[in-house]
Amino acid sequence: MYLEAVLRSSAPHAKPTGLILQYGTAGFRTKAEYLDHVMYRMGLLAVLRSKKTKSVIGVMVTASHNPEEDNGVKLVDPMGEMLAQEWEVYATNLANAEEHELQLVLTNIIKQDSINMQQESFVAIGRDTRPSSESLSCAVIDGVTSLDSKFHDYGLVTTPQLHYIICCRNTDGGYGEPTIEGYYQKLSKAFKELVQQAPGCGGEPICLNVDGANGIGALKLKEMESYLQSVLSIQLFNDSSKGKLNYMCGADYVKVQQKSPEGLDMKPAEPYCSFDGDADRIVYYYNDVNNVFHLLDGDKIATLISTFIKELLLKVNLNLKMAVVQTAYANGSSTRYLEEVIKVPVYCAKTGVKHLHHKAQEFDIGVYFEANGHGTVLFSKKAEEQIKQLTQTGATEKIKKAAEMLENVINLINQTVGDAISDMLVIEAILFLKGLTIQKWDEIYTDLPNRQLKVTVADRKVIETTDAERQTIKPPGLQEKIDELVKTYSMARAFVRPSGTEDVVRVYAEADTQENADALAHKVCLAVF
Ligand code: 16G
Ligand code: ZN
Repeated sequence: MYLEAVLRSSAPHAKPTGLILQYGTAGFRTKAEYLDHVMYRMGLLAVLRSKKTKSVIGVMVTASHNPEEDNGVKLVDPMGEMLAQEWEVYATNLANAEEHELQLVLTNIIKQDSINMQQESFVAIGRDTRPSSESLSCAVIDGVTSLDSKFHDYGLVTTPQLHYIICCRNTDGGYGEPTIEGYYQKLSKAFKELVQQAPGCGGEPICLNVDGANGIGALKLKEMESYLQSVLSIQLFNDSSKGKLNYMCGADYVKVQQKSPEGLDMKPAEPYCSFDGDADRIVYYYNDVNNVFHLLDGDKIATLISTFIKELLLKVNLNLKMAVVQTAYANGSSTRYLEEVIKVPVYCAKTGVKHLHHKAQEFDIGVYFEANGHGTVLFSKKAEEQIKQLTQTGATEKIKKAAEMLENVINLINQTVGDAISDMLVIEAILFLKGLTIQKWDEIYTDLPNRQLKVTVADRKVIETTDAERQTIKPPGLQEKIDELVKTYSMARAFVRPSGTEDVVRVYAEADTQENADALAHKVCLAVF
């Protein structure tokens, strides 16, 4: 009989007949006007998932770095991770059911997963600053309440803040206080303690310029500023008061265009960073004294963080297995540097946070970053316990101090998902502790020139890849053509993959010079047609 209530409350959120959408790499994403029914139904699915896992489930309304007119939704699983892959199919089926099929599709999910509908459920909802997000999150709430579930609307939050809250709620506060205030307190405490361990601490605050992409990250950073006072001084640009979300700014714009965002007047040698539209990605950059732009992307961030952690591990003499996980987009120089200089094993995963996260969980310490700036560090229980132990019983002061630094890194990093605010604080602390300027950090290794392009084809699914998207297996002959092209350039590499978020095929190429990387990327595009 509860399903009758569902059908009644579904009417105002009716699905446009014939509209088909997919739960993609990061949930559903399309123009906001097509999403009302999807939101309502993801409210329903979150309740089922909550009953199934006997945990709090999150629903985040955002389309991240996509244009302001778009929106999207993704579910957050109990430990703050992405929705389990088996349930992505349920999400797609539910979103695509015509009104008269809704009851059947719901019943099938309940049967197939033996969901006890008497089980209590709780859904936590968050949204970004898009104009469409408020009414879309109301549609989620309508879905949740039509199945008589409890919920809490956290309102405007960054994606990683919602992931953090879900993890806190499901670990009885073990990960921290399940509030935004708790998030600020946890991160600012760890950041201050870390910075205070630097020899020259106590002087002027660290200065940083932040491009907030006119989004939620800017809003939340303003809220957090008072917690960081006297230690970190932030000059905020694109802070959402006037500008359009992600328009000519934000992490994705800077990474793809390889140039500075609009809305800030860059001063030579000063450090800048950009968040994306839901603040789960960050990239750094600066102009040198000749006004040449330099980008420090996810690969540079992964290198900085892994070097720092590796050095501390050597000091505490713990035998913990550490690895770095990247994607095919990782610059060849970064992979070489990590493997040959830092001597950490590097693994390549498919694009999309869930794939990297999953791989990183195999190690005691798994550092993962996509080149686009999404990443974090995962510490196993064993690693956390051994480090904690040493902060209390470390044989020497030096060991204790290094263990305390590691413990602060553990508390500062958002282990549930990549988090622009948390990553920014980790990076700033490391730079401060190591006495590095952004230029010095940049000089650790030199990126190979590279180019990303996209090609629109009739059906992007004709391209199938293997080897973590580095090789194509379909259509026949394409990989051979790419291999031939790559051979004609020095230090070259190229691959193509169907996008998981847009109806395009993406092309990536790198080579010894920018001209060669551009030329190779163009030729590979032509081979895709
Ligand atoms: C999504 C992914 C991001 C990935 C991007 C690739 C999450 C939370 N986000 O934004 O990690 O890099 O898609 O997009 O998983 P593409 O498939 O269109 O290249
Ligand atoms: Zn994002």
